This record gives sequence, C-alpha cells and structure tokens, in this order.
Amino acid sequence: MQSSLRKAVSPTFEIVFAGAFSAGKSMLINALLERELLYSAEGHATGTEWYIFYAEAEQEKVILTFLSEVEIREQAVALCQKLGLTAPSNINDNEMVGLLRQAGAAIIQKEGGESKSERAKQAKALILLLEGFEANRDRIHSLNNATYSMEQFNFSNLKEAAGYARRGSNSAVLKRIDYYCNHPLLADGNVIIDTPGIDAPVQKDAELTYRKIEHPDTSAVVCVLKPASAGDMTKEETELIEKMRSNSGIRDRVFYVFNRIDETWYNTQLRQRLDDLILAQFRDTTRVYKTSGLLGFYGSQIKHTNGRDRFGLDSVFAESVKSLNGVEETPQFVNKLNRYCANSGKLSPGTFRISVNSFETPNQNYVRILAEQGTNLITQLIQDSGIEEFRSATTRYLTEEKRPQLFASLADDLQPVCINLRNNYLRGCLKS
Ligand SMILES: Nc1nc2c(ncn2[C@@H]2O[C@H](COP(=O)(O)OP(=O)(O)OP(=O)(O)O)[C@@H](O)[C@H]2O)c(=O)[nH]1
Ligand SMILES: [Mg+2]
Repeated sequence: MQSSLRKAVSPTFEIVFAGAFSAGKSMLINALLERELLYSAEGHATGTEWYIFYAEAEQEKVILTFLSEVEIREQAVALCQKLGLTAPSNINDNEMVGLLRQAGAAIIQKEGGESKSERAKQAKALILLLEGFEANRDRIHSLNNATYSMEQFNFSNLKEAAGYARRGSNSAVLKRIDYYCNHPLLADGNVIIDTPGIDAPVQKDAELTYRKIEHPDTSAVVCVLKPASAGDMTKEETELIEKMRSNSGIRDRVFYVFNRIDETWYNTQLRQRLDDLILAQFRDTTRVYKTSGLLGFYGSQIKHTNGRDRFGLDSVFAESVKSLNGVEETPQFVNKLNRYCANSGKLSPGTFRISVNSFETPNQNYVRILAEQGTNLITQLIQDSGIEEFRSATTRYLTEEKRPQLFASLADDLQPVCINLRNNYLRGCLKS
C-alpha cells in the first residue's frame, strides 16, 4: 500500500525512445523539448542511456555515471572471448592493452571495415572500450560506479556534456547520463529516456534497450521508425515490433513514430510505400504518428529569431555558416526550408506566395522568404512537422490514462484492508 501510495503521490512516468540507428530519436527529443539537448548526427550518434528529468530553471545540471573497472574488464573479457583473443588479466597493463588494440584493428581490416560484419563491430567495440578506459582512467573507480557533476568536467551547459558523451570512446565507458532540465513537459514526474539504436555496433546497447522497454516502470515506449526515408523496415525494426506486440504488458503502451516524414514529401514512391506499410501492419493501433524531428526542432528555434539576426544565420546557425574562404556555408536546415517552400506541396498557393530564386544563394532565399512570410510560415512548418500533435498525444496519454491508473491501483490495494477493517469493526459491535 505504501508503495502504491508513493507512486500515486509522486509518480514517475518513464518514456523510452527506441528504434534503429539514425532514425532520429535524439532529434525528436530535442524537438519535443525545443532545445538542443542531445547529440544528433549522421552515423551512430548515441552510445549510452540518457535520462532527462525535470529541474527548476536555476537548477539545471548533468550527472555522468561511469562503469566500474570491474565492469569494463568483464566487457573486455566477453568481447575477447567472442573474438577468439586472449582475454586481458589486467586492463591496466599498457603492453597487454596495446596488443589487444592492434589485434582489434587487424580484425577490422580483415573484415573490410568497422561495420562490415558482426565480428568487425565487436572488434571496434573492444577498441573503443580500451581507449575510453585509458582516456578516463583517473575518473573510473575499481568497484563502484563513479559519478561526476558538470562542474567537475568544466561544462558550462548541457550541450557541452552531450558533445563529450557522444558515441565513441567516452560513451563506451559511461553507464548513463542524467540531465536535469527545465521544461513543462517534464514536470509532474515525466522522464524521457534516449537509447542507442537497436542495431548499434555494440551488442550491449541493443540489450540495454530491450531491457528498458520490458521494464515494468516504463510507462510509454516511443518506437521511432525509419521507413519514411528508407522505404522498408529493417530486420531489427521488424524484430523490435514483433517483440513488443507479443508482450501484452508492452503492447498497450507503444507509440509508433514514423520520423523523417519530410523525405516522403518529395518522393511519391516513398510516400506510397509508407502508406501501404501503415495500412498493412499498423491497422490495429491508433497510436501512429508521422513526424519530422528536424523541421520541428529548427522551427522551434527560429520562432525566436528575426531579420536582425537573419532568422538564425547569425545566432542559431552561426557555427554552421562559418567558413574559411569568406563564402558562407549553407546550414542543413536552410536547404530543407527552401525545399519545403518550393516543392513540398504543403503550402497552399493562396496563403503563401513564395518564390525560391535561382539567382539568389540558399541563405539569401532563406532570409528573404522568412522576411516576406513572417511567422505564419514558421507556424505552418511546425504544424507540418507533426511534433505538436505527437507531443499532445503523449501528454494526454500520461495525464488521462496513466495517472488515473495509479489511483486505481492504490484503490485496489486499499480495498481488502478497508473491507477487513469494516468487518472487524462490525464484529466488535456485534460482540458488545
Ligand atoms: N530529413 C530528416 N532528417 C532527420 C530528421 N530527424 C533527424 N534527421 C537526421 O538524421 C540523422 C540522425 O539523427 P539522430 O537524431 O542522431 O538519430 P538517432 O536515432 O538518435 O541515432 P543514434 O543515436 O545513432 O541511434 C541526423 O543527421 C539528423 O539531422 C527528420 O525528421 N528529417
Ligand atoms: Mg541518438
């Protein structure tokens, strides 16, 4: 009873984001929270679990938790066994570790590249683990999981922490990362969890994600899918979906998100294939969403810009327009917005009269279009990104379905006690 009471009074709702690598999980979370919190990039980007909790504005922080030396050695031994290499008796022995790294590199070369085969992926994982251990040697404790605050790392904001912990050797030795961040979506106990792709090069990543999905504390699973840009589901995506469907405890808490939906706007075939797929395989669920995390996220960022900072070119995108030879670079989003205006078919010509001119540079087009169209265009873009619809659906689910369930289970737990009390009291009355 005490535990149900605790849950009802101060609940936590864990929302786990899972899916194939590069589906856009991290970007989708950035879009939901309207901030660049997580590291998002082409290729495998996320290498560890990220928890995002609520914090008051002045109390934002990051906590990094490292694996212990024992855990790292266990992982190294397991990888060596799979690879048929002699397991290290001591990972502090530089000579032994050096030889292992060479052996790993030789395997990758023989396999023809880092992600060419399961064996090459394992060899890469071993190298990253050993490198990560060496680079973070003084931070790692032998038996316990050492934790560090962002001050101890001299990070001045959450984004810098994300850069340090992005996939690579550092992420190989990190157990998890906790962000405390100020956003209304996180208030009332909602916790967002980002995971590495299920087809990530490191097997333990995928296992971690599966365990998290199955965990009874998980309130919702957001399954981020790639077919909007890939045409079909991958083997790993199909497996993930089948696993979730066969488990009645999980089935009812899954949201299916087809991300990168913008790519279907320019490709009839992709659009058709996605519609067919949804019709054939997702007919029995109402929780299917189509989003563009990328457009939703940048839309939320340029909402706060204006002509004075060239709609973000001098602020949000200042780093990406910089170039060495004096000619400005074009940020990825600028091309996406121009294309959206020219070819997406999303903007009614009656409301939006837009020309994308070949005699202007992409950046010039971008600034002129936004100056001409004002905030209406940004509002429309955010709407077409599907982010707000998805955000309100998840919030509704948590407040209208999950929260009442907590009170229902508290009532269930209270019921037998109350009945016993009542009977006891009645018996007492009868006796007297
Ligand atoms: N066109 C388009 N690109 C997107 C979208 N969302 C993300 N991307 C791009 O896809 C790439 C991968 O995005 P991430 O957010 O890192 O994907 P992820 O699922 O977190 O990937 P891992 O962490 O590696 O598993 C990045 O280059 C993004 O810019 C989208 O909605 N549309
Ligand atoms: Mg990611």
